[in-house]
Amino acid sequence: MADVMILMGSKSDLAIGEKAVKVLKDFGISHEMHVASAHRTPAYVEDLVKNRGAKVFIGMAGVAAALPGVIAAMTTKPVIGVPVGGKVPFDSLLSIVQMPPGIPVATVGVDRGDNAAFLAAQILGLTDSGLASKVAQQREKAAAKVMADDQSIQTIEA
Ligand code: RP5
Repeated sequence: MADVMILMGSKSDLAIGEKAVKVLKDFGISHEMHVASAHRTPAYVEDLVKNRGAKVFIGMAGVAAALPGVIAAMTTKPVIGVPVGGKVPFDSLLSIVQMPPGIPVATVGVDRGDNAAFLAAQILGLTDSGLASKVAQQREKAAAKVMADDQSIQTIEA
C-alpha cells in the first residue's frame, strides 16, 4: 500500500496531478496515481479506495467535482481535495470545499496539486519524524529564498 494515492477525475487533470507527484518524489513519499471518475467509473473509485488503499488520499477534479467527496464517503483516512480550474474554476472549488458536516475534504487552492502534496507530507510527518524534518527543511529553504530576494532588490531601491 502506498502512503499517498492520487485520484484524478480525468486524464485532462494530469498536469495538476504531476505537480503533486513532483513534491511527493522530492520528499521520498511512496505514492500511486490513477484516473478514476466519480461519475463515470464509481465502482473503480470504490475498488481503489477500499481495496488498494493508502494512508492519505488526494482527489482532483474539475467542474461538478464530486470525486474528493466521494472518496471521503468511502474512507475515514484524510482526504485532500484539489479543485481543477480550466474554463469554470469556481464550480470545482465550491463542489469540493462545501462538504456536509462530519465528512470533510481538506481543500487546497484551485490547481494547487503541489499544496495537496505538501499537506499530505505534513499529515504523514505526524508519525514519521524524518519526514517532518524534511518538511521543516523545505520551509527553511522557502524562507531563505524570500530573504535572498529581499536582499537582491535593495540595489534597485537604493
Ligand atoms: C471532471 O471533468 C474531470 O476531473 C475534469 O477536470 C473535467 C473534464 O473532464 P474531461 O471531459 O476532460 O474528461 O470530471
